[in-house]
Amino acid sequence: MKQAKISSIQAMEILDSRGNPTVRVFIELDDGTTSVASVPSGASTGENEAIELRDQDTSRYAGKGVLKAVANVNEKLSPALFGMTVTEQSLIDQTMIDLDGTDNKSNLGANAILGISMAVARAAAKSVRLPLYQYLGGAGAKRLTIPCMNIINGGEHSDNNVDIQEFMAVPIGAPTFREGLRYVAETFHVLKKILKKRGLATSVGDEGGFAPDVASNEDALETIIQAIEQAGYKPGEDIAIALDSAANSFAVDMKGAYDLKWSGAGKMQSSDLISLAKDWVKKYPIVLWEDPLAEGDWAGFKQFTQELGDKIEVVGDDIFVTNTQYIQRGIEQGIANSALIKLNQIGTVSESIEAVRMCRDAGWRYFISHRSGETEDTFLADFAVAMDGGHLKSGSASRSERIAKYNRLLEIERELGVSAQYYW
Ligand code: 2PG
Ligand code: MG
Repeated sequence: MKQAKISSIQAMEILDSRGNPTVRVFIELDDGTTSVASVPSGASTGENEAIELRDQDTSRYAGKGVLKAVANVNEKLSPALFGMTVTEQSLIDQTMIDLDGTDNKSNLGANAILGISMAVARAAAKSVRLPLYQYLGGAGAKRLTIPCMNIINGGEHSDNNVDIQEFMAVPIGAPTFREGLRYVAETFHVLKKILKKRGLATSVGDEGGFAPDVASNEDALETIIQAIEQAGYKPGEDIAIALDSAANSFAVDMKGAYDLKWSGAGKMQSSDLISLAKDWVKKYPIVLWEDPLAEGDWAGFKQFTQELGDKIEVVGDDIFVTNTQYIQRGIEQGIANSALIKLNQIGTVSESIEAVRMCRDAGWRYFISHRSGETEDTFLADFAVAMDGGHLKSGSASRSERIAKYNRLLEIERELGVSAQYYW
């Protein structure tokens, strides 16, 4: 069969879910296939993430415009990729990496590069008439993902007094994806009623979870347990809890000193946070904890994993930034037992797949993630099923940019029919 070739690549500036500019890429192939992809953007970013190129022209969008990245797609990347076979994903990604020439994609921009990388994968899938999850994951891609639904938002994703950035409800005991989604969406609605009754705000944060001024971080946990029970589910059996501390955001020096400033809990050392975590893991049905410590606190991370790694999934996000160089170090030193996978942290589909493969080979888990700034693009849902890791986070049961991914997963489940699998 003749493989289709890239005949046109074009980009434009659009807005993400926070109203900030981001890149959308359009691709055309010589067999007439077209595809579109849009790039997400984070707020609580790791120091070593690939660079999102922003114009720094303060006369537009407070300097956040992406016209330079758009121009890089249209004027530099597009001519370099013209005529390439669309199914050669790694070669295309490598060509862009080489053309950029830096370690962190700061020359052409990870936003420019990722937009193309995603649109290439999507165009290739369409051209060979496979759903994207099957094109990327092969015929064996049939495991749906557990939706880790972020129902209370704190940290840098909201303006409340909660230090921990994400409190996720994890429907581990549901029989199917659609039932799991129902469990946690119902819990979200009950949570709203509970918060209202207590006179707390039910407005939502960047990822669609509520952002109330609760009494403490622990109060947020207690309230979620209540919501799970009142929704008719058993905490720990039907629905468990996952946390993302995003500890960079309350780290004082990135080396083990913290200040839980938002809740007023005050100054702590890594060891205090670890004791607190041990206490919470005993008291609450926590199954996963992301970035419990800051990205520079490798010693703290290691200690945390030694103490809790046999009980829960310890995920490194800002510390590893989906980069095999850091994940490799993390594996060698026993820093965690899982890595967060965010496509725009590293900047290409191929490198994200590489990061997943490295985790898998080491017996680590990997947790597929959206960004706090998202678009209506549903690439992530297909990617999660293709990668076969069994769990993803895409925010709460509100805001369409979050729901779009969950809805796409419902479609995939429907398409897979009886062969669809769902387990923690
Ligand atoms: C995180 C993410 C996504 P952001 O910290 O895991 O939830 O947030 O996109 O702001 O980095
Ligand atoms: Mg995180």
